[in-house]
Amino acid sequence: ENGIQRPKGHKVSFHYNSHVEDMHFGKTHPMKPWRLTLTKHLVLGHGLQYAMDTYEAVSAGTDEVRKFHAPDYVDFLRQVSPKTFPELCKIPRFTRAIPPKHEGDSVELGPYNLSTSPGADCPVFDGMSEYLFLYTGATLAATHQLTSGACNIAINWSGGLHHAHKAEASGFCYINDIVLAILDMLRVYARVLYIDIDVHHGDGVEEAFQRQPRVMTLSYHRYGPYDETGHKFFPGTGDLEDIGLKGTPGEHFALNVPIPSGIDDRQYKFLFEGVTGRAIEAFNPSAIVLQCGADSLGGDRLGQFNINIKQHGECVAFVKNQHLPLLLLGGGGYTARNVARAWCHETAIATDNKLVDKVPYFVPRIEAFKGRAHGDEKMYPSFERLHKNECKDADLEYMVKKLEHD
Ligand code: TV1
Ligand code: CA
Ligand code: ZN
Repeated sequence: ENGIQRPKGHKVSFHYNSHVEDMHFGKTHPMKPWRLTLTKHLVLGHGLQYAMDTYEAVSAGTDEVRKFHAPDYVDFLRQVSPKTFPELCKIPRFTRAIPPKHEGDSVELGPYNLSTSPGADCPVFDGMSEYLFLYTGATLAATHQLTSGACNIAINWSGGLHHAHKAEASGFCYINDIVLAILDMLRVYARVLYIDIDVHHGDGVEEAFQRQPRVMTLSYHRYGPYDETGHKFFPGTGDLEDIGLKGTPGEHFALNVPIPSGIDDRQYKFLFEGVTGRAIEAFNPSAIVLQCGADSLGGDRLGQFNINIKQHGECVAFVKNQHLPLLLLGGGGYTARNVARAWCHETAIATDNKLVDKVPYFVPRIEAFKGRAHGDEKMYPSFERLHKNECKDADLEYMVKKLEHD
Protein backbone atom coordinates (compact mmCIF):
# COMPACT_ATOMS: atom_id res chain seq x y z
CA GLU A 1 0.00 0.00 0.00
CA ASN A 2 1.65 3.21 -1.15
CA GLY A 3 -1.21 5.54 -0.29
CA ILE A 4 -1.41 7.08 -3.78
CA GLN A 5 -4.86 8.63 -4.27
CA ARG A 6 -6.73 10.60 -6.90
CA PRO A 7 -6.77 14.30 -6.07
CA LYS A 8 -9.98 15.66 -4.57
CA GLY A 9 -11.55 18.56 -6.44
CA HIS A 10 -9.43 18.49 -9.60
CA LYS A 11 -8.37 16.16 -12.43
CA VAL A 12 -4.92 15.55 -13.86
CA SER A 13 -4.12 14.08 -17.27
CA PHE A 14 -0.70 12.71 -18.22
CA HIS A 15 0.46 12.47 -21.84
CA TYR A 16 3.34 10.34 -23.01
CA ASN A 17 4.60 8.01 -25.71
CA SER A 18 7.50 5.67 -24.87
CA HIS A 19 8.75 5.89 -28.44
CA VAL A 20 10.52 9.19 -27.62
CA GLU A 21 12.85 7.32 -25.24
CA ASP A 22 14.65 5.48 -28.05
CA MET A 23 16.08 8.64 -29.59
CA HIS A 24 19.77 9.58 -29.53
CA PHE A 25 20.91 13.12 -30.37
CA GLY A 26 24.48 11.80 -30.62
CA LYS A 27 27.11 10.21 -28.41
CA THR A 28 28.22 13.28 -26.44
CA HIS A 29 25.13 15.46 -26.90
CA PRO A 30 23.78 16.58 -23.49
CA MET A 31 20.10 16.07 -24.41
CA LYS A 32 19.24 12.49 -23.39
CA PRO A 33 15.67 11.41 -24.14
CA TRP A 34 16.18 8.36 -21.88
CA ARG A 35 15.80 10.73 -18.91
CA LEU A 36 12.12 10.31 -19.84
CA THR A 37 12.43 6.54 -19.34
CA LEU A 38 13.72 7.17 -15.83
CA THR A 39 10.91 9.64 -15.17
CA LYS A 40 8.27 7.21 -16.43
CA HIS A 41 9.63 4.35 -14.30
CA LEU A 42 9.67 6.52 -11.18
CA VAL A 43 6.11 7.74 -11.84
CA LEU A 44 4.86 4.19 -12.41
CA GLY A 45 6.97 2.77 -9.59
CA HIS A 46 5.26 5.12 -7.15
CA GLY A 47 1.83 4.27 -8.59
CA LEU A 48 1.06 7.86 -9.63
CA GLN A 49 -0.75 6.57 -12.75
CA TYR A 50 -3.66 5.71 -10.42
CA ALA A 51 -4.01 9.37 -9.51
CA MET A 52 -4.36 10.63 -13.11
CA ASP A 53 -5.82 9.79 -16.50
CA THR A 54 -2.92 8.60 -18.66
CA TYR A 55 -2.91 8.94 -22.44
CA GLU A 56 -0.61 7.53 -25.09
CA ALA A 57 0.33 10.41 -27.37
CA VAL A 58 -0.04 10.33 -31.16
CA SER A 59 1.99 12.41 -33.60
CA ALA A 60 0.99 16.01 -34.33
CA GLY A 61 -0.24 16.67 -37.86
CA THR A 62 1.63 18.83 -40.37
CA ASP A 63 -1.22 21.37 -40.39
CA GLU A 64 -1.17 21.66 -36.60
CA VAL A 65 2.57 22.42 -36.61
CA ARG A 66 2.09 24.98 -39.40
CA LYS A 67 -0.09 27.08 -37.07
CA PHE A 68 3.24 28.58 -35.93
CA HIS A 69 6.08 27.21 -38.05
CA ALA A 70 6.84 28.13 -41.69
CA PRO A 71 5.39 25.62 -44.22
CA ASP A 72 8.78 24.88 -45.82
CA TYR A 73 10.39 24.29 -42.38
CA VAL A 74 7.61 21.83 -41.47
CA ASP A 75 8.05 20.01 -44.79
CA PHE A 76 11.78 19.76 -44.13
CA LEU A 77 11.25 18.38 -40.60
CA ARG A 78 8.72 15.82 -41.92
CA GLN A 79 11.24 14.41 -44.40
CA VAL A 80 14.58 14.85 -42.69
CA SER A 81 16.84 11.97 -41.56
CA PRO A 82 20.61 11.41 -41.76
CA LYS A 83 19.93 9.55 -45.05
CA THR A 84 17.74 12.22 -46.72
CA PHE A 85 19.59 15.28 -45.34
CA PRO A 86 22.24 15.65 -48.13
CA GLU A 87 19.59 15.43 -50.88
CA LEU A 88 17.16 17.81 -49.10
CA CYS A 89 19.98 20.34 -48.75
CA LYS A 90 20.19 20.55 -52.55
CA ILE A 91 16.53 21.52 -53.05
CA PRO A 92 16.44 25.31 -53.75
CA ARG A 93 13.41 25.88 -51.49
CA PHE A 94 15.48 24.59 -48.56
CA THR A 95 18.92 25.87 -49.63
CA ARG A 96 17.66 29.41 -49.05
CA ALA A 97 17.40 28.63 -45.34
CA ILE A 98 21.12 27.85 -44.87
CA PRO A 99 22.54 30.42 -42.41
CA PRO A 100 25.60 32.44 -43.54
CA LYS A 101 28.95 31.07 -42.36
CA HIS A 102 30.69 32.99 -39.57
CA GLU A 103 34.42 32.96 -39.01
CA GLY A 104 35.39 30.41 -36.39
CA ASP A 105 32.22 28.35 -36.73
CA SER A 106 33.19 24.87 -35.63
CA VAL A 107 30.17 23.07 -37.09
CA GLU A 108 28.94 23.04 -40.68
CA LEU A 109 25.33 24.28 -40.67
CA GLY A 110 22.62 23.14 -43.08
CA PRO A 111 19.14 24.60 -43.62
CA TYR A 112 17.23 25.89 -40.56
CA ASN A 113 20.31 25.64 -38.30
CA LEU A 114 20.24 21.82 -38.60
CA SER A 115 23.47 19.91 -38.98
CA THR A 116 25.04 16.47 -39.22
CA SER A 117 28.35 17.68 -37.70
CA PRO A 118 29.23 16.00 -34.37
CA GLY A 119 29.22 19.12 -32.14
CA ALA A 120 25.93 20.61 -33.38
CA ASP A 121 23.26 21.83 -30.93
CA CYS A 122 20.52 20.70 -33.33
CA PRO A 123 21.77 17.53 -35.00
CA VAL A 124 19.94 15.48 -37.61
CA PHE A 125 19.58 11.98 -36.10
CA ASP A 126 17.76 8.74 -36.88
CA GLY A 127 14.09 8.82 -35.93
CA MET A 128 14.26 12.59 -35.39
CA SER A 129 11.16 13.39 -37.41
CA GLU A 130 9.02 10.88 -35.47
CA TYR A 131 10.42 12.23 -32.19
CA LEU A 132 9.59 15.87 -32.99
CA PHE A 133 6.01 15.26 -34.07
CA LEU A 134 5.44 12.92 -31.10
CA TYR A 135 6.49 15.33 -28.35
CA THR A 136 4.42 17.99 -30.12
CA GLY A 137 1.44 15.63 -30.38
CA ALA A 138 1.68 14.95 -26.64
CA THR A 139 1.65 18.67 -25.83
CA LEU A 140 -1.32 19.30 -28.14
CA ALA A 141 -3.28 16.40 -26.64
CA ALA A 142 -2.56 17.74 -23.16
CA THR A 143 -3.74 21.18 -24.29
CA HIS A 144 -6.98 19.75 -25.69
CA GLN A 145 -7.71 17.99 -22.39
CA LEU A 146 -7.45 21.37 -20.67
CA THR A 147 -9.38 23.49 -23.18
CA SER A 148 -12.20 20.93 -23.37
CA GLY A 149 -12.50 20.98 -19.60
CA ALA A 150 -11.68 17.27 -19.30
CA CYS A 151 -8.98 18.08 -16.73
CA ASN A 152 -7.55 20.97 -14.68
CA ILE A 153 -3.86 20.08 -14.94
CA ALA A 154 -2.31 18.40 -18.00
CA ILE A 155 1.26 17.10 -18.05
CA ASN A 156 3.75 16.36 -20.85
CA TRP A 157 7.33 15.95 -19.59
CA SER A 158 8.59 15.30 -23.14
CA GLY A 159 7.55 18.81 -24.25
CA GLY A 160 8.64 22.33 -23.33
CA LEU A 161 11.10 23.01 -26.17
CA HIS A 162 11.19 26.79 -25.79
CA HIS A 163 14.02 27.88 -28.15
CA ALA A 164 12.56 26.82 -31.55
CA HIS A 165 11.76 29.70 -33.91
CA LYS A 166 9.24 29.98 -36.74
CA ALA A 167 11.70 28.69 -39.36
CA GLU A 168 14.78 27.72 -37.37
CA ALA A 169 15.87 25.10 -34.87
CA SER A 170 17.83 26.39 -31.88
CA GLY A 171 19.31 25.03 -28.64
CA PHE A 172 18.15 21.38 -28.92
CA CYS A 173 14.63 22.57 -29.91
CA TYR A 174 13.09 21.99 -33.36
CA ILE A 175 9.32 22.40 -32.97
CA ASN A 176 8.09 24.95 -30.43
CA ASP A 177 5.31 22.89 -28.85
CA ILE A 178 4.78 25.63 -26.25
CA VAL A 179 3.88 28.28 -28.83
CA LEU A 180 1.53 25.81 -30.54
CA ALA A 181 -0.14 25.02 -27.21
CA ILE A 182 -0.61 28.70 -26.29
CA LEU A 183 -2.01 29.51 -29.76
CA ASP A 184 -4.56 26.76 -29.23
CA MET A 185 -5.37 27.98 -25.72
CA LEU A 186 -6.03 31.51 -27.00
CA ARG A 187 -9.11 30.14 -28.76
CA VAL A 188 -10.64 29.42 -25.36
CA TYR A 189 -8.88 31.59 -22.79
CA ALA A 190 -8.76 35.42 -22.81
CA ARG A 191 -5.26 35.63 -21.32
CA VAL A 192 -2.51 33.00 -20.99
CA LEU A 193 0.46 33.39 -18.64
CA TYR A 194 3.62 31.52 -19.67
CA ILE A 195 6.16 30.86 -16.89
CA ASP A 196 9.58 29.35 -17.63
CA ILE A 197 11.84 27.98 -14.85
CA ASP A 198 14.34 26.33 -17.20
CA VAL A 199 17.83 27.76 -16.50
CA HIS A 200 17.85 29.12 -20.09
CA HIS A 201 15.85 32.11 -21.36
CA GLY A 202 12.55 31.10 -23.03
CA ASP A 203 13.41 33.19 -26.09
CA GLY A 204 11.35 31.35 -28.73
CA VAL A 205 8.10 31.72 -26.79
CA GLU A 206 8.80 35.34 -25.87
CA GLU A 207 9.60 36.21 -29.49
CA ALA A 208 6.45 34.54 -30.83
CA PHE A 209 4.20 36.61 -28.53
CA GLN A 210 6.26 39.82 -28.23
CA ARG A 211 3.48 41.86 -29.91
CA GLN A 212 0.64 40.07 -28.12
CA PRO A 213 -1.04 41.47 -24.95
CA ARG A 214 -3.11 38.30 -24.43
CA VAL A 215 0.02 36.31 -23.63
CA MET A 216 2.41 37.32 -20.88
CA THR A 217 5.76 35.51 -20.92
CA LEU A 218 7.84 35.34 -17.73
CA SER A 219 11.23 33.62 -17.78
CA TYR A 220 13.68 33.05 -14.93
CA HIS A 221 17.15 32.28 -16.26
CA ARG A 222 20.91 32.41 -15.88
CA TYR A 223 22.08 35.58 -17.63
CA GLY A 224 25.44 37.21 -18.16
CA PRO A 225 28.97 36.08 -18.95
CA TYR A 226 29.28 32.28 -18.97
CA ASP A 227 32.83 32.21 -17.62
CA GLU A 228 36.20 34.03 -17.75
CA THR A 229 36.17 33.89 -21.60
CA GLY A 230 33.35 36.47 -21.63
CA HIS A 231 31.01 34.21 -23.64
CA LYS A 232 27.40 34.76 -22.70
CA PHE A 233 25.26 32.01 -21.25
CA PHE A 234 22.96 30.63 -23.99
CA PRO A 235 20.96 32.13 -25.66
CA GLY A 236 22.28 35.50 -24.42
CA THR A 237 18.88 37.24 -24.39
CA GLY A 238 16.42 37.94 -21.57
CA ASP A 239 17.72 41.13 -20.03
CA LEU A 240 15.74 42.82 -17.24
CA GLU A 241 15.02 45.68 -19.66
CA ASP A 242 13.47 43.27 -22.20
CA ILE A 243 9.71 43.71 -21.65
CA GLY A 244 8.13 42.95 -25.04
CA LEU A 245 8.30 44.74 -28.38
CA LYS A 246 8.27 48.51 -27.87
CA GLY A 247 5.54 50.42 -29.68
CA THR A 248 3.29 47.34 -30.07
CA PRO A 249 0.37 46.18 -27.88
CA GLY A 250 2.78 43.52 -26.54
CA GLU A 251 5.00 46.07 -24.78
CA HIS A 252 5.03 45.31 -20.99
CA PHE A 253 3.68 41.78 -21.62
CA ALA A 254 7.08 40.08 -21.42
CA LEU A 255 8.97 39.81 -18.14
CA ASN A 256 12.52 38.60 -17.66
CA VAL A 257 14.32 37.73 -14.46
CA PRO A 258 18.06 37.43 -15.25
CA ILE A 259 19.92 35.61 -12.46
CA PRO A 260 23.63 35.08 -11.70
CA SER A 261 25.00 31.56 -11.14
CA GLY A 262 24.75 29.91 -7.74
CA ILE A 263 21.27 31.10 -6.70
CA ASP A 264 20.01 28.96 -3.80
CA ASP A 265 16.56 27.76 -2.67
CA ARG A 266 15.83 30.69 -0.36
CA GLN A 267 16.82 33.30 -2.95
CA TYR A 268 14.94 31.56 -5.76
CA LYS A 269 11.79 31.29 -3.65
CA PHE A 270 11.96 34.99 -2.83
CA LEU A 271 12.31 35.90 -6.50
CA PHE A 272 9.86 33.39 -7.93
CA GLU A 273 7.01 33.98 -5.50
CA GLY A 274 7.52 37.75 -5.41
CA VAL A 275 7.60 38.25 -9.16
CA THR A 276 5.16 35.50 -10.20
CA GLY A 277 2.64 36.58 -7.55
CA ARG A 278 2.73 40.20 -8.73
CA ALA A 279 2.55 39.17 -12.40
CA ILE A 280 -0.56 37.06 -11.77
CA GLU A 281 -2.19 39.88 -9.80
CA ALA A 282 -1.52 42.41 -12.56
CA PHE A 283 -2.23 40.22 -15.60
CA ASN A 284 -5.13 38.18 -14.19
CA PRO A 285 -4.54 35.17 -16.50
CA SER A 286 -7.30 32.72 -17.49
CA ALA A 287 -4.83 29.83 -17.77
CA ILE A 288 -1.13 29.14 -17.11
CA VAL A 289 1.57 27.21 -18.98
CA LEU A 290 4.56 26.27 -16.79
CA GLN A 291 7.76 25.09 -18.46
CA CYS A 292 9.53 23.05 -15.75
CA GLY A 293 13.04 22.74 -17.26
CA ALA A 294 15.05 20.77 -14.68
CA ASP A 295 18.43 22.24 -15.68
CA SER A 296 17.84 24.90 -13.01
CA LEU A 297 18.64 22.22 -10.38
CA GLY A 298 22.02 22.20 -8.64
CA GLY A 299 24.44 19.68 -10.13
CA ASP A 300 22.98 19.95 -13.64
CA ARG A 301 25.50 19.24 -16.41
CA LEU A 302 24.72 22.52 -18.20
CA GLY A 303 23.00 24.61 -15.53
CA GLN A 304 24.69 26.89 -13.00
CA PHE A 305 22.00 27.31 -10.37
CA ASN A 306 22.06 25.72 -6.95
CA ILE A 307 18.41 24.94 -6.23
CA ASN A 308 17.10 21.66 -4.87
CA ILE A 309 14.20 19.54 -6.10
CA LYS A 310 12.26 20.78 -3.08
CA GLN A 311 12.28 24.41 -4.28
CA HIS A 312 11.80 23.45 -7.95
CA GLY A 313 8.66 21.62 -6.82
CA GLU A 314 7.54 24.56 -4.68
CA CYS A 315 7.43 26.65 -7.85
CA VAL A 316 5.00 24.12 -9.32
CA ALA A 317 2.96 24.08 -6.10
CA PHE A 318 2.82 27.89 -6.02
CA VAL A 319 1.47 28.03 -9.58
CA LYS A 320 -0.95 25.13 -8.95
CA ASN A 321 -2.34 27.01 -5.94
CA GLN A 322 -3.65 29.73 -8.28
CA HIS A 323 -6.37 27.18 -9.23
CA LEU A 324 -6.29 28.03 -12.94
CA PRO A 325 -6.16 25.56 -15.86
CA LEU A 326 -2.51 24.52 -15.89
CA LEU A 327 -0.31 22.95 -18.56
CA LEU A 328 2.89 21.44 -17.12
CA LEU A 329 5.72 20.85 -19.59
CA GLY A 330 9.30 19.58 -19.34
CA GLY A 331 12.24 21.22 -21.07
CA GLY A 332 15.95 21.14 -20.28
CA GLY A 333 17.55 18.90 -17.66
CA TYR A 334 20.92 17.23 -18.25
CA THR A 335 21.69 15.22 -15.11
CA ALA A 336 19.18 12.51 -15.88
CA ARG A 337 18.66 11.03 -12.39
CA ASN A 338 17.82 14.46 -10.97
CA VAL A 339 15.49 15.29 -13.88
CA ALA A 340 13.51 12.10 -13.22
CA ARG A 341 13.36 12.75 -9.47
CA ALA A 342 12.16 16.32 -10.01
CA TRP A 343 9.48 15.54 -12.58
CA CYS A 344 8.20 12.54 -10.61
CA HIS A 345 8.04 14.71 -7.48
CA GLU A 346 6.15 17.35 -9.48
CA THR A 347 3.72 14.76 -10.84
CA ALA A 348 3.01 13.93 -7.19
CA ILE A 349 2.49 17.62 -6.38
CA ALA A 350 0.07 17.99 -9.31
CA THR A 351 -1.99 15.07 -7.98
CA ASP A 352 -1.82 16.13 -4.27
CA ASN A 353 0.25 13.08 -3.34
CA LYS A 354 3.24 12.70 -1.03
CA LEU A 355 5.91 10.25 -2.14
CA VAL A 356 7.46 7.72 0.18
CA ASP A 357 11.26 7.59 0.33
CA LYS A 358 11.47 4.14 -1.29
CA VAL A 359 9.98 3.28 -4.67
CA PRO A 360 7.24 0.89 -3.52
CA TYR A 361 7.15 -1.48 -6.49
CA PHE A 362 9.86 -3.37 -8.29
CA VAL A 363 10.85 -1.14 -11.17
CA PRO A 364 13.17 -2.61 -13.78
CA ARG A 365 16.23 -0.69 -14.98
CA ILE A 366 16.31 1.91 -12.25
CA GLU A 367 18.30 0.01 -9.63
CA ALA A 368 20.47 3.11 -9.33
CA PHE A 369 17.64 4.90 -7.52
CA LYS A 370 18.73 3.89 -4.03
CA GLY A 371 18.46 7.43 -2.72
CA ARG A 372 15.46 9.48 -1.77
CA ALA A 373 13.04 10.42 -4.46
CA HIS A 374 12.86 14.08 -3.54
CA GLY A 375 13.74 16.81 -1.13
CA ASP A 376 17.18 15.50 -0.17
CA GLU A 377 19.31 18.49 0.78
CA LYS A 378 22.46 16.36 0.65
CA MET A 379 21.92 15.25 -2.94
CA TYR A 380 24.49 17.55 -4.50
CA PRO A 381 27.84 17.07 -2.82
CA SER A 382 29.98 19.54 -4.78
CA PHE A 383 29.14 23.06 -5.82
CA GLU A 384 32.60 24.53 -6.40
CA ARG A 385 31.99 25.21 -10.06
CA LEU A 386 28.69 26.92 -9.33
CA HIS A 387 30.02 29.78 -7.25
CA LYS A 388 32.04 31.71 -9.83
CA ASN A 389 29.58 34.56 -9.47
CA GLU A 390 27.95 35.28 -6.19
CA CYS A 391 24.21 35.73 -6.18
CA LYS A 392 23.59 38.76 -3.96
CA ASP A 393 20.31 39.26 -2.11
CA ALA A 394 20.51 43.02 -2.74
CA ASP A 395 20.52 42.47 -6.52
CA LEU A 396 17.48 40.23 -6.31
CA GLU A 397 15.61 42.76 -4.19
CA TYR A 398 16.42 45.46 -6.72
CA MET A 399 15.04 43.22 -9.46
CA VAL A 400 11.71 42.61 -7.72
CA LYS A 401 11.32 46.37 -7.08
CA LYS A 402 12.17 47.17 -10.69
CA LEU A 403 9.71 44.62 -12.05
CA GLU A 404 7.00 45.83 -9.67
CA HIS A 405 7.58 49.36 -10.92
CA ASP A 406 7.27 48.29 -14.58
C1 TV1 B 1 26.88 18.14 -29.27
C2 TV1 B 1 27.79 17.46 -28.47
C3 TV1 B 1 26.32 19.33 -28.86
C4 TV1 B 1 28.14 18.00 -27.23
C5 TV1 B 1 26.12 21.09 -27.16
C6 TV1 B 1 25.82 23.34 -24.18
C7 TV1 B 1 26.68 19.88 -27.62
C8 TV1 B 1 26.46 21.57 -25.91
C9 TV1 B 1 27.60 19.19 -26.79
C10 TV1 B 1 25.85 22.81 -25.45
C11 TV1 B 1 27.39 20.85 -25.14
C12 TV1 B 1 24.75 24.66 -25.50
C13 TV1 B 1 25.37 27.22 -27.33
C14 TV1 B 1 26.81 26.95 -29.42
C15 TV1 B 1 26.40 28.92 -28.93
C16 TV1 B 1 25.67 27.64 -28.76
C17 TV1 B 1 15.66 22.14 -23.92
C18 TV1 B 1 27.57 28.64 -31.08
C19 TV1 B 1 28.56 20.49 -23.10
C20 TV1 B 1 15.71 23.55 -23.53
C21 TV1 B 1 20.34 24.66 -25.15
C22 TV1 B 1 21.77 25.10 -24.88
C23 TV1 B 1 19.49 24.52 -23.90
C24 TV1 B 1 22.47 25.39 -26.15
C25 TV1 B 1 18.12 23.95 -24.21
C26 TV1 B 1 23.91 25.82 -25.95
C27 TV1 B 1 17.09 24.09 -23.10
N1 TV1 B 1 25.12 24.49 -24.25
N2 TV1 B 1 27.91 19.70 -25.58
N3 TV1 B 1 25.18 23.66 -26.25
N4 TV1 B 1 27.46 28.25 -29.69
N5 TV1 B 1 24.40 26.30 -27.21
O1 TV1 B 1 25.93 27.68 -26.38
O2 TV1 B 1 16.88 25.43 -22.73
O3 TV1 B 1 17.52 23.43 -21.94
O4 TV1 B 1 27.73 21.32 -23.91
CA1 CA C 1 13.83 30.18 -18.07
ZN1 ZN D 1 17.59 24.85 -20.53
